[in-house]
Amino acid sequence: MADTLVIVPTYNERESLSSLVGRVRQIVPGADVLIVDDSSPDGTGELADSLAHADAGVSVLHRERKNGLGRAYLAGFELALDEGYSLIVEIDADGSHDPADLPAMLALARTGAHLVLGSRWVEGGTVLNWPWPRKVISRLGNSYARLALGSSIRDLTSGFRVFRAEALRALDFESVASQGYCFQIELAWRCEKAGFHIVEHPITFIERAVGRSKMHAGIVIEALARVTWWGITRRGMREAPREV
Ligand SMILES: Nc1nc2c(ncn2[C@@H]2O[C@H](COP(=O)(O)OP(=O)(O)O)[C@@H](O)[C@H]2O)c(=O)[nH]1
Ligand SMILES: [Mg+2]
Repeated sequence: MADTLVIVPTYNERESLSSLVGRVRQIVPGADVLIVDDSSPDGTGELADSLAHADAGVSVLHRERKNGLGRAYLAGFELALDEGYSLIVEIDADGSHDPADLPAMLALARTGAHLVLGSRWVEGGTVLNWPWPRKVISRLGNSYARLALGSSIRDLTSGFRVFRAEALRALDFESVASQGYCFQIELAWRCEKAGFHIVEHPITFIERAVGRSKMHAGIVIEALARVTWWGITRRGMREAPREV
């Protein structure tokens, strides 16, 4: 059995899903792929089924309704841990993350990192084709979250990452509060607080060429509100120390 599971969350990604899955399978043929689709009205779920039908390394988790990125990933993580994968990857379906970065990121996870972040905001990382307001939101949001949470991670919101299973296993999924993209901040910060070794690997993020972003004001507001609250209460909510 493969030891790596690449989880691809989808909502209306019919135009980009096949090529993303194809590239992942080509670049890391030893890794399985799990598509987590929230009943996309554009037929992404059916397309995912046909990809799984054609390739034993691909499977699909269908969820009943659009329930946020965080919930989709948690469902995928539970499945990954149940099935005994030791490395679990997050990657967007829209082509913004280049699977060519995966071999290097997986190697970092195999050689000691519990969490490898594909990072836009470290030396050597960048974003292409984002309108300036989106760049400002990401940069300001990351700076604010770093300050509020006392974090030293530069790209807390990155959606391109590799977790070692032991790091995910140590997190209590039931208590993960975030629904939307704030989930990424929450998980990275919890790993950091728990003392896991986190490495940021520079990536070039390329804004999608097809389909539409699911980013909306509610996602930013959720992140702002939660990060502010965590920042205020953080002294009282330390993670239980990890047994080494
Ligand atoms: N299953 C699922 N996937 C989602 C949801 N929201 C976003 N995604 C997926 O998460 C990834 C990132 O979303 P995207 O819209 O590209 O966000 P952006 O890159 O921040 O503009 C894509 O693969 C989306 O299809 C959701 O509610 N459920
Ligand atoms: Mg995107």
